[in-house]
Amino acid sequence: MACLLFPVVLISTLIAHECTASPRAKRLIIDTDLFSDVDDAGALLLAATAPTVDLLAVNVNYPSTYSALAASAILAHYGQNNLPVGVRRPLTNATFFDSWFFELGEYTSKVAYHWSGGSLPWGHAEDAWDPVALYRKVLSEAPDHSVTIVSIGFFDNLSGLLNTSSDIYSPLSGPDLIATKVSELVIMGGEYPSGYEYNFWGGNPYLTAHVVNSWKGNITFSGYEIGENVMSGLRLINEGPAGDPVKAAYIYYGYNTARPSFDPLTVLYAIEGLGGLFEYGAEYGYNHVEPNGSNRWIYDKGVTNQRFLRLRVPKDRAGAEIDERLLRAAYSSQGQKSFTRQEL
Ligand SMILES: *[C@@H]1O[C@H](CO)[C@@H](O)[C@H](O)[C@H]1NC(C)=O
Ligand SMILES: *[C@@H]1O[C@H](CO)[C@@H](O)[C@H](O)[C@H]1NC(C)=O
Ligand SMILES: *[C@@H]1O[C@H](CO)[C@@H](O)[C@H](O)[C@H]1NC(C)=O
Ligand SMILES: *[C@@H]1O[C@H](CO)[C@@H](O)[C@H](O)[C@H]1NC(C)=O
Ligand SMILES: CC(=O)N[C@H]1CO[C@H](CO)[C@@H](O)[C@@H]1O
Repeated sequence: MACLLFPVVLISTLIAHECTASPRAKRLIIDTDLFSDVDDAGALLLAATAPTVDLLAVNVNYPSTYSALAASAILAHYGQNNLPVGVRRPLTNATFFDSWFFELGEYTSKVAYHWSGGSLPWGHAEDAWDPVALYRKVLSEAPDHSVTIVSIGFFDNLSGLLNTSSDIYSPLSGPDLIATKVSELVIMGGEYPSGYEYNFWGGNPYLTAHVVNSWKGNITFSGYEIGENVMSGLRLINEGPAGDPVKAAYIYYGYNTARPSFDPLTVLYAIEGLGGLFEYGAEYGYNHVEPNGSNRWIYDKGVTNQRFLRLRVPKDRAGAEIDERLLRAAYSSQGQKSFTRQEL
């Protein structure tokens, strides 16, 4: 899929290289609460355009029609026209309203309408996949130990997946399917070594505890304390391509201000590993989540399949890196830009 992302003029020089690279591409499934923060949109931009990523599916864990439609619109704009999108039911037409600070704007309905496209065009949210069925289908079709799941929101769909048994997609139970197909679960949520963070308590914290405390495979956590101070989005706003939906989302949401980078940082780790930006905060131990969503790291030397991330560069440098990545990603898809309703 990554092969299709290059502007036409570059195809002849790059396609051979990128397509031969694709068997080793990182297979990702993203589970996002694209709704009350805009950094999910930045994360989708990075995942949809990364040449080393084979994006398999996007599940939306906030049950708004506009969240599902906006995810589809964003993916389509960056060339992922047929990517399956799941959304948690029952759907509502909820839109975000910032009743805490009265300073942030709503973007999902506007992006969904003006950039309508992909597998869920405007008016078609009910056609979205059941997220649990989508997980099971995509995982069953993937090579063993090849899939990275990136959770940048709530845990309803992953809890649902853990609870599944044999079906038309696979004879395996949820936990066995995960053990066979998933190489790593990367989670934006919690605070390290301990804290009380929104992605863990803001949905159903009992389901957060279910997923984190019972997941058997590798998990890497990207905590609140990392993303909080890494600001990004301003370069995309100021220098990004005209007609870019994620640039518009950042403008609608933050009124021309930079935003914390929780989800773009997490997706960057999922794609590239530690790279130059990250290091592990502990070499052993595991995360424990309470039923109220608070979490703490248990330093148990006998457990080595869980990690949490730390930044290894100053926050400003990490922010500059995310800004550069967002900008480059937005321009990388210019060759096959789709038109907005306003432009048509
Ligand atoms: C959302 O709004 C659309 C159009 O106004 C309507 O057709 C649809 O039934 C609504 N969906 C829900 C879940 O309320
Ligand atoms: C999954 O099962 C657990 C019990 O093992 C239950 O508490 C949880 O609510 C279930 N998850 C979903 C999404 O229904
Ligand atoms: C967990 O990650 C390690 C590398 O850190 C890898 O060797 C192992 O295969 C992974 N486990 C699974 C179940 O994929
Ligand atoms: C959550 O529950 C834990 C364990 O009972 C408790 O220690 C902690 O204070 C609670 N946190 C909040 C924010 O309620
Ligand atoms: C379609 C759907 O909703 N699938 C799962 C996602 O999360 C809910 C919990 O809110 C589960 O009950 C569903 O199985």
